[in-house]
Order: sequence, then C-alpha cells, then structure tokens
Amino acid sequence: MTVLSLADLGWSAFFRSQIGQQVPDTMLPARVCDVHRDRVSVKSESGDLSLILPPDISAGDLAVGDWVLTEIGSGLVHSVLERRTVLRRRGAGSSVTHQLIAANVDTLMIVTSCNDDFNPARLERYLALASSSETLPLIVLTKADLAEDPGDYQKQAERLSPLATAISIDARDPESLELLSPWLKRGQTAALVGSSGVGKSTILNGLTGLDVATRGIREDDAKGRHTTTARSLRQTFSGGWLVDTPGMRSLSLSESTDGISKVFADLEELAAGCRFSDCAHESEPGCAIRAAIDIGELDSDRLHRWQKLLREDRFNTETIAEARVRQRGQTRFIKATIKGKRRMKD
Ligand SMILES: Nc1nc2c(ncn2[C@@H]2O[C@H](COP(=O)(O)OP(=O)(O)OP(=O)(O)O)[C@@H](O)[C@H]2O)c(=O)[nH]1
Ligand SMILES: [Mg+2]
Ligand SMILES: [Zn+2]
Repeated sequence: MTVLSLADLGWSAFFRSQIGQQVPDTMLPARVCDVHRDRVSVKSESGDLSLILPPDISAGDLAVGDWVLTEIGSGLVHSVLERRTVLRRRGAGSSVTHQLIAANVDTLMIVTSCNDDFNPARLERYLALASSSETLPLIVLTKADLAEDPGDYQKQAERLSPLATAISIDARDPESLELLSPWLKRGQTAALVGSSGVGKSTILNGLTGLDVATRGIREDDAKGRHTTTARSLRQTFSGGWLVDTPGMRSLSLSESTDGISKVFADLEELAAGCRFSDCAHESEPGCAIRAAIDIGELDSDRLHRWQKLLREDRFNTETIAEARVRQRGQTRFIKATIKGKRRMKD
C-alpha cells in the first residue's frame, strides 16, 4: 500500500489552523472515505482505518470527504474538523432536514447524458447548488458516443449560466476521461452528482481502476436503475479524489438564494432595470425582462425556471425555519408537561 501524506489526502492550511501550528503527537488527522451506520472508514498517513463513532456523533453528522481527528490507538472518531465546503440537499419527501452529500469538495461534477436525461431546469438546480456551496461547477456530458451532435448539448449547457463549463465524453473510454484530469490533480477533490444511469460510477471506475457496479439504463426513457447505493470517496490515478454518489431523483434547494442569484445573474441584472422594484415581470409597464423577451434576447422558459426556483427556495427555507421553531416549541411543551405532572403528584 502506498503511504499517503496529508497533502496527498487534500489537507491544507485551512484544516491545520483549526488545531494549532502542529498536529498534537497523540492525534491523527484522517479523511472519511465511507460513512456506515456506526463507523467510518478513513485514510490517514498511517494507512486505512475503521473508526467507531462516539455516542455524541451520529452517522448523519458526517459526510464523505470530511476530515476527522482520532486519538492514536483509540479506534474512535475524536472530532470533526470544520468544513471548507459542504454539499447538502433538502431531505427527500416532506422532510425538513438537510442531508449531507459530501464535504471539502473543490469541483462539483454535474453529470448528465447526451440523451433524454439532459434537462436545463435540473442543471440550473445543480449549478445553484455548486454556487451556494462555493464549489466549482463542471457539467460532464456523458454518452457523447451515442449522440448525433454532442457539441449541441455542450452549447446548450454552457448557455445556462455564466458559471458553466461543459465537457462531453464517452465515460467508458480512458482517453476521453483524460479531459477530466485538470480537475483531479494531486489532493484535489471532485464529486459526481446527477440522475441514475448517467455514468457516474463508470467515470469513477475509469479514473480509479476500481470495478464498482454499473448497470444499463431502461431503453424506453433513458432512466437508470439506482445501482450505486452509498456515497464513497476514492483516489484517482492522477492523485485526485473522486466522490461517487447514488443517482438523485430530484434535488430540492433551500437556503440557496445566493446560488440562484449567481446562476441567473443576467436576469437579476435585467430586473434591476424594471421600472418597479417589485416588478413580477408579467404585464407591468417598463418591464426590462419582458422587453428582452420581446426582442428575442431572453427565452421566456428561462424566466419561468428562475421564478420557479426562487419560489421553491423561499418555501423550503421558510419551512425549515418554521420546523426549527416548532421543534424548539415542542421541547418546551414536553418539559412543561413533565413538570406539570410532577406538580400534580406532589
Ligand atoms: N455508450 C456509453 N455508455 C455509457 C457511458 N457512460 C455510462 N454508460 C453506460 O450507462 C450505464 C449506467 O452507467 P452507471 O455508471 O452505472 O451510471 P450511474 O450514474 O453510476 O448510475 P447510479 O449508480 O444508478 O446512479 C452503464 O451501462 C454504462 O456502461 C458513455 O459515455 N457512453
Ligand atoms: Mg453509480
Ligand atoms: Zn419586470
């Protein structure tokens, strides 16, 4: 087994500054590669370890890519270091909690295919996620080998935002995968996100030499079969780190207003020129957005996608805030009842 240095693992001054000038002799920093129910597998300068979670840290508090400290010989996670970046999404269904996707990621590789999976509204969501989590977005268009004109998908993707760079590849071809290596230099971390069946694990296998399971998509609608079920962090041939994730059915945003602003910077700029500051861009006089649509400079679909994301973000942010208040209220209520009962007994 090759011995990895802290720098190889992605360590930087940001993490060192949290524990003083030098790592204490008794402590070992380690990077989380897999999160299990009661333990994490990590990589460190002393090799691979499996660390048990102490009672005050639950699996949901940890993400792949996290840096933890362990007291040498204890076999336990001692503490989690503050994250430089964190990717999270709103939990599925009616849940009002956040789910961690990965931590300390430099590049968000937004994977979609040159087929029916390609969807501007979904890409904009991922771009907003990249922006609000301060990771660099890279749109990776797979299955270029099956498309008549992959360049067209690339152009459509890059038109979505001033932040977007798009690359089209055949994920099964090692030469094509080389195009991703500038984002995976020694110690750099990228996360693969996107729908099921777009080729995330195929990319991981090609760049790491691993052989994790991949599976064909349904012929009729290009949908995948949710082959990958857990997140993992693995080292690439080029010395970078790649997070593979299970395909997401949907990405629900909350507390991402900043991210949405950046992805739709052009629309925000236009809206600043509307006569009314609360213009809804419908039929108000002096609306700069409608004017841009009328002369064909702006696509009305893009306006609707922007408004929809803003509404959703506002709603989800409010529900999360309300739930926090509600939870606080509930705790107080339970305590009050317990006290009340005691008093009755006295
Ligand atoms: N022709 C072609 N097939 C590809 C390409 N990328 C992936 N595939 C195939 O697409 C299918 C799905 O790939 P996976 O790598 O399992 O997709 P995934 O994104 O990991 O899917 P989940 O784990 O379900 O989220 C497999 O049969 C791959 O061989 C590509 O660029 N070209
Ligand atoms: Mg997979
Ligand atoms: Zn307007």
